[in-house]
Amino acid sequence: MKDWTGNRIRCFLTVLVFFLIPYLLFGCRKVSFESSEGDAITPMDKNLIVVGVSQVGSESVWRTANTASIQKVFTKENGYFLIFKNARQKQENQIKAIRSFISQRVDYIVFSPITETGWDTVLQEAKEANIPVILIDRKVKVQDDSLYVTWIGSDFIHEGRMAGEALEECLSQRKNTKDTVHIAILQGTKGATSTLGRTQGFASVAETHKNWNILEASDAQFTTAKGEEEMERLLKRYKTIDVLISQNDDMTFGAIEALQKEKIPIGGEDGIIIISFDAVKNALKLVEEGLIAADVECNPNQGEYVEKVIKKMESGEAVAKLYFVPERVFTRENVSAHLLKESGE
Ligand code: GZL
Ligand code: ZN
Repeated sequence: MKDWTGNRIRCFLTVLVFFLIPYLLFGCRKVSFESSEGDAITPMDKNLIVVGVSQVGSESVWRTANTASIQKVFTKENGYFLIFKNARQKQENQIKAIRSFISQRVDYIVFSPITETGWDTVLQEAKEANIPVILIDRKVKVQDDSLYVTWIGSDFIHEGRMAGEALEECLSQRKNTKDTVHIAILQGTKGATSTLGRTQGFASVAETHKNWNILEASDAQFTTAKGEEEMERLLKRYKTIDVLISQNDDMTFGAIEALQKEKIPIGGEDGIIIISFDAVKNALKLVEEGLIAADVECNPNQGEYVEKVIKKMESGEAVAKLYFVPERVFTRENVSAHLLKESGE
């Protein structure tokens, strides 16, 4: 006769160890989370705060730095379990990621919305699941702004204004202030807050100068390849381009390729004036060399600010609806000291 008692005890112990104890430990919450790699993770210390992050993509050097600032902060050592998803520049991938965070019942959802519209439904689902949403970098246009707790990012309109003010400075330093200044603009992703804000901010300065002629604003999607392609097209279309306003450094790198191919002088006394955004390290070296006249910083280090907000919320403190990160403009006057300090760090 088989020893049923022994089997029964073994079976009871298995259920106890692998199901009952974890269930008691984690309450009703699922005892395993899908990791960023997509495989299920075994139960983990219930004290970790689970943060689901949906990132736009990896379209630019700035984006890579932004991602690094998040991954550096949300570590197990700091008390977090990070589920990070890269949407590869597709809104539907971000919506899918947010839905997976909801089904995994994470504690917080953090995301940079690739464009401003199309988020009401999925953010309503997060609200109904009682999961707070924190926006970084770019904004959403929603009917009900209680669908997100706060937004952390750059003052893009101010960035655009700073670019306009930098161009005023450049033109005033040039002896031969031309009667008409012909300006081309490389814009970032259509509908992105950074694109909208930089365009609006620069326009608010440009409209005070009757002799500034904006030839065209073309969509180069924040990438180097499109920046080069669009710059080639603009050079074919317009006989004279005195100024290029490029809404991120990646597009600027592409545009410089195109200009150098056509042997068009850049910077100096009478070369094309390039004003860029993001102020990533390789671009600041071009500021030092005089190829970029001014680079408006777009501070990517938002991870630490997100953590401050989560800590406040964890301790029941109220949080503001909006937090701006600090930013400067780099020109030949201040870039070398900054690069030296950065390399020293
Ligand atoms: C700015 C961010 C922009 C960067 C680009 O906060 O939205 O997206 O300027 C990035 O480099 O692609
Ligand atoms: Zn200002």
